[in-house]
Amino acid sequence: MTITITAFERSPDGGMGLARDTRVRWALEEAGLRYEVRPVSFSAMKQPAHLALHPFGQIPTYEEGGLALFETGAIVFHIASRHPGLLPDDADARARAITWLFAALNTVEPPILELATAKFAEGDKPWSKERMPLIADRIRHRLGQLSDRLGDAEWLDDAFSAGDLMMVSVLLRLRPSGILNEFPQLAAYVARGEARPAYQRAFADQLAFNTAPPSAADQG
Ligand code: GTB
Repeated sequence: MTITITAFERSPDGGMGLARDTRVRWALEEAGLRYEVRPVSFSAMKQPAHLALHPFGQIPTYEEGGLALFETGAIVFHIASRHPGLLPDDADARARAITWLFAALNTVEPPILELATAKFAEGDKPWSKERMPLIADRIRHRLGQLSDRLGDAEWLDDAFSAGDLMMVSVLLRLRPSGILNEFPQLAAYVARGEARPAYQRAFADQLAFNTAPPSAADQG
């Protein structure tokens, strides 16, 4: 069955891999699945056809036969549940991997997103200069806790899992801020994730997608 995901027609990061289709591409590559990508413009995202797939008018979405999903956590979990490679067979280890998937999205990502919002959406507010260091310290607090738990281990719970895929994806968003490098064990953990062949393929594909010259059809 053909799998189709949506992605920004042109990601604002120019293909640095920070848009959330990258984590879905990565999961699909880890699972060895072929997929197609449908580009969506910012305006098309808010039109009824896309809103039928994604009630919040965002990317990525995931379609497979009659199934349509949104939310990267749900999409990665769906892929991991149905294909080998992203969740352990042992029931307890599987539950722990899912716990890390949730931890990445619910506990580690929120302050990281707050930093992006403070920078890009609130940067011109008079209180922004005072707020930024507070957010950065909240991120440092979480990263310190995560780094303590990871220690010198390769992955969060023995073998690489969907939990690591999501945690690495979330942490990658921090790289431009420089905060990640304050935590060498986490920086090395992220580098291990990026070195995986499946991540390399996902990154290369999204880069090619975001830097391809516009087709004749796009140029009208
Ligand atoms: N919780 C949802 C999920 O995990 O799927 C969040 C989805 C989401 O935030 N999608 C963003 C979107 O569609 C793209 S990824 N935004 C358009 C809109 O809301 O109108 C967020 C993102 C965008 C750009 C960069 N970048 O350029 O660095 C990084 C991350």
